Amino acid sequence: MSKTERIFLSLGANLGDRQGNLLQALQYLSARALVRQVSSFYETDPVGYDDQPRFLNAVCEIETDLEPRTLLEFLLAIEKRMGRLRPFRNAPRPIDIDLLFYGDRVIDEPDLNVPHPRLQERGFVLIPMAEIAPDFRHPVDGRTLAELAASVGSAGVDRVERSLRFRLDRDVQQECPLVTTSLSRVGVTNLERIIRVTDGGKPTLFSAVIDLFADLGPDQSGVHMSRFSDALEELTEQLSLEVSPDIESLAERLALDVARSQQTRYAQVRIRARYPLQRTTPISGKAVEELSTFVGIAASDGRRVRHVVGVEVDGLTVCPCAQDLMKTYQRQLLLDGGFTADQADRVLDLLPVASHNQRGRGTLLVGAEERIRAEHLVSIVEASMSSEVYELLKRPDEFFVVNKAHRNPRFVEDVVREMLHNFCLVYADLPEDVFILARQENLESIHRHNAFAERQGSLGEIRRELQGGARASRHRTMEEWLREGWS
Ligand code: PH2
Ligand code: MG
Ligand code: MG
Repeated sequence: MSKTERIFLSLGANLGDRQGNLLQALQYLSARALVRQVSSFYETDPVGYDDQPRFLNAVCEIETDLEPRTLLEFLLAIEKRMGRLRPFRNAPRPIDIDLLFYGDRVIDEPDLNVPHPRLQERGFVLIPMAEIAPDFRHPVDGRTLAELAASVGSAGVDRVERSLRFRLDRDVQQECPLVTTSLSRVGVTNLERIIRVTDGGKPTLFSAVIDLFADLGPDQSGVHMSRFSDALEELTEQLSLEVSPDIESLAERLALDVARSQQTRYAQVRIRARYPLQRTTPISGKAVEELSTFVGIAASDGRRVRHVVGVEVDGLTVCPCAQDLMKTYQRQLLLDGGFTADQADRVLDLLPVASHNQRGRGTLLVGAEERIRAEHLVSIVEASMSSEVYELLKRPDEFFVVNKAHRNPRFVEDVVREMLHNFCLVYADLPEDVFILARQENLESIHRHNAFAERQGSLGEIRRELQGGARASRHRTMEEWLREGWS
């Protein structure tokens, strides 16, 4: 098959679950062909042999490497697989699949006639085909499908919505629950989607994981899952087309959508996406691309919306405590070796000392009206650990990382405080009510458990503490920040 040959099939069913049969046939076709387009489904009066049930018909366009004869055999095999018997000509059937066109080839062989010989008279073929390929020209007749369809008209060919035949006379989710408490967040988590983000330049695709939530009143048993899935479906379609300037704008748009579609007082959306960033290794100066995780969180009441933007970045931490133990031990070794106490101290000041070290994950989230760029936050997190890490390291780079880390030993608490300090330094111009969350989790190399530290709070609270003020009486939380401004 040449790629330019357009192949069209007609599908018809008038026995059993007709819609189910057309869909089943399309599924079987997809096992060996690419189904490019499928027309609407049409309910049609039987043509030729009247005394039988109405048909459901459709036309599809496929791409396949099967030649016409083999394709025909494949179609017959599907019909057989689906239980078609041929008791007599034009007998009612669960499925009939006919080859209409194979590009502009004209084939006249026993059992194989292409284009399909009777299609010019058949509204149940022409109407659906004109829907998906109006400009396709009949290779013998010379007219387009739009012209052919117009010439037969659409009498007895009725477009039908695909539907599931059951009555929805009750929406369980709208009934009153047995236990009447309200719920803070209900929704879906771990939805994987490809998103498009542009950074001024051309849009880039990212793989993202999305959580969507709405709150629930005491008198409502569940979220409107159907509306939720409508919103999701729309979202899926739009996400692949829509380009967002950044992950937080996307989170905001989705939060507004969810709040509106759920008619809820509070909707929340969280997006995590892996972003490639260009970097250079510290000594060898090699350009490398590295992935960090960008986070966008937004909340909305359907009118207003607020967001938090941030990053999760891995780095290296060296344990100060173990380093101190090693130092004490090494000092004793030096003294035993005949060095004076003064000399031993000078040596230990000069040389980096061993310790245990591990990869740690730093998280920095910021809620601000001002635009904060996630890529800048990456540098703040990295600068707060003992050393940043790189995907690829030449030997001098490796030395640099290990040496830097051992000269900056840090506990998880230190890392969080460094992040807060660095943030305040870099964003001295931001207002007091900006929200920050700094978190560090280390995969301790000498334990099986992780070490963890976190601070949430307003920039004002944190600044005052940094300036030696009293302990903040309370720490503002991210939920508070997100809900602020409307509740
Ligand atoms: N197929 C036929 C004969 N008549 N009529 C309708 N409406 N739809 C069909 O698919 C159909 C038909 C022979 O295959
Ligand atoms: Mg037929
Ligand atoms: Mg047939």
